[in-house]
Amino acid sequence: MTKLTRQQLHDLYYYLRLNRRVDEQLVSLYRQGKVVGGVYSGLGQEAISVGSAYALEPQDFISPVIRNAGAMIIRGFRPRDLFLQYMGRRDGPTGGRDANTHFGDLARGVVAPISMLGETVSVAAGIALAAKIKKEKRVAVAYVGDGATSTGPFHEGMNLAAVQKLPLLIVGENNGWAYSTPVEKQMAVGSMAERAKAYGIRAVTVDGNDVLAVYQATRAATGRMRKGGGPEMVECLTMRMKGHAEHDDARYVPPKVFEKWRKRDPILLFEKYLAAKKLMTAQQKSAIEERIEREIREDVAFAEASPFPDGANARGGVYSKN
Ligand SMILES: Cc1ncc(C[n+]2csc(CCOP(=O)(O)OP(=O)(O)O)c2C)c(N)n1
Ligand SMILES: [Mg+2]
Repeated sequence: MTKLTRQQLHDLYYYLRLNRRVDEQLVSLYRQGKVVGGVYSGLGQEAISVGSAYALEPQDFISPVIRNAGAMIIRGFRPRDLFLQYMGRRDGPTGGRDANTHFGDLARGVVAPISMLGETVSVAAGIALAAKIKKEKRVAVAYVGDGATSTGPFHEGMNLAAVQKLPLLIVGENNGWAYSTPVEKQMAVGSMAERAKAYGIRAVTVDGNDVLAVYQATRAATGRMRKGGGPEMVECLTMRMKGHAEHDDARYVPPKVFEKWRKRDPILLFEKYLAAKKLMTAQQKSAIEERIEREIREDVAFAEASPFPDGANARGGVYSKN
């Protein structure tokens, strides 16, 4: 187990809450009609993005999906990047050319989220293969949902990684649903971990709402991988606390399920832990909250002041100059 300092625990708390606030703010902007396209929330799943990304090293790569804004923020993106991008503004990461989460930065080790489900595994397996060939102590992390594990690219990537013993970590987000399809209609085996084991990939299942459990499992797996141990999966059990996106009211989810998971909110659980162990004072907590509110306020103002892109430049940035 990696021992975390008080400061690191406070960092984790900051990122969890910042992730939540960014989500809430995006919903607010969406309801004001300021968002171009849909809003995909990671509500209730913040501990997975935060716990896993915080456990990585600067040279590592992540291939996130729609609910991993928290991981992208830990890799250096700021809330303003998300606000600008979702509002299609000129100063956003893609200059207003795309909506929602399709942006990345290889310098920060972030592959732009890929919409075609399961491709994160194949792409991250490719990054891991390059790292192995170049003998770089880099690991690649693929985020993948329960639904995405039924696609071809998931299986191809898993198999390649297992056979080649690649430094690929698959962070499985088992949130019980893929759109309106419950997980028991998604796979006949009991878990994502079982699917991984069928390829010869070591896999553990952890409480995805416990940020420390996700952090420790990621740290342990990546530690082994840096020594040549081959790919691993950390399956994180959680619940998607909203519909697929803001347009979906999730009426197909039994209310009891939401009630059960609301009591297991990842921020609430971590607050309880920090309080019980006396690891954060009330003043430290409010200082973090104030910092987040200030950052959100400033970044929303910045994004709202940014113009829409100039139509004359619409055809720019399509082809690589290399
Ligand atoms: C290959 C492919 N098929 C279908 C879709 C449409 N689609 C987008 S998200 C989604 C559900 C994804 O479920 P899951 O992988 O469990 O992730 P979650 O939304 O629960 O985080 C579907 C069916 C897609 N993007 N790509
Ligand atoms: Mg799912």
